[in-house]
Amino acid sequence: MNNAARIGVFGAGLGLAFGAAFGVGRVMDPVLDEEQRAAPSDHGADHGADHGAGHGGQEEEGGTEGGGAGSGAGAEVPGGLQVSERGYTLAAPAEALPAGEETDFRFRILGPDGEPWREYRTEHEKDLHLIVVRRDLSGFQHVHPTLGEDGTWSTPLTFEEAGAYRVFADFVPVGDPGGGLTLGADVAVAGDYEPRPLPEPEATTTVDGYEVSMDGTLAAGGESELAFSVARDGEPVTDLEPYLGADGHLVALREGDLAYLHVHPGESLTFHAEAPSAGTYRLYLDFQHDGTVHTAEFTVHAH
Ligand SMILES: [Cu+2]
Repeated sequence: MNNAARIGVFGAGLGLAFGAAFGVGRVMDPVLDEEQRAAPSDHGADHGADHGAGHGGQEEEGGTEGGGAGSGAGAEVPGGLQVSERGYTLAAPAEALPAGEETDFRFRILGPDGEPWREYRTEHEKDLHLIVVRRDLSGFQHVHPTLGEDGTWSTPLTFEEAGAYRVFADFVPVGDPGGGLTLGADVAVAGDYEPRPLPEPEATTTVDGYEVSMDGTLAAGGESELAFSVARDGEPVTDLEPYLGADGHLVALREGDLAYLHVHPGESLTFHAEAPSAGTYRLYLDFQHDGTVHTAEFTVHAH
């Protein structure tokens, strides 16, 4: 099969996986389509561009470029939109979870053979990063679950308010040439859902007594440099503590579908973010000071 035909088939496969994810709803069973089952590593090898926007950034750069114009739609798909990708599936809780109380949140990553995947490459000091956010982009959390011997990840988690949440698992499977992946799944938290409007864009926000400012603009369809600074009581905070091996950690999500942007850190509190399209994005900057991690949030329009 030539490349164009293969990509066409793969594209159809993506649609299938997508449809199944929505159609079947929240089930623990793997939602693997036949093509991914048949040739999980094939894609990674031939089309390095078919990867998620994960923490495993570095080698993905080459993959994207190597794919070039001939890679088709696969190269354009941001991470986090699929429950199953490249043969790996995020199996999240099917039952509704309670609001406002701590739960033992458990999930699995199923590998290409359908069994719980256990081999993860440490990225940003962790084997897997779990991002949790409500569908209205409120309630953001970034946690690091523990992998059990049976391949189940678990972490205590409190969903403060009811609603539909998106959980993102960001990881690098060992031995997969495709690099990092970000899988996304919906999780229901029972109760009355009162969606919040997204806050307007502001260059400065306040969190836990820290004033955090953002410098830079988010360009649609390219890579943008965003620089952040932190102050308290009007004075720059110069003794931020390392968090996940850097001065801070940035997650960016697109409003409308919660596409998970590819972000990689630069010097200090500077990041390079790739906005796949024009639109509105919510940025979540994690930084650590005095032993506590804080999250500053920004709304940004990309043009
Ligand atoms: Cu993390």
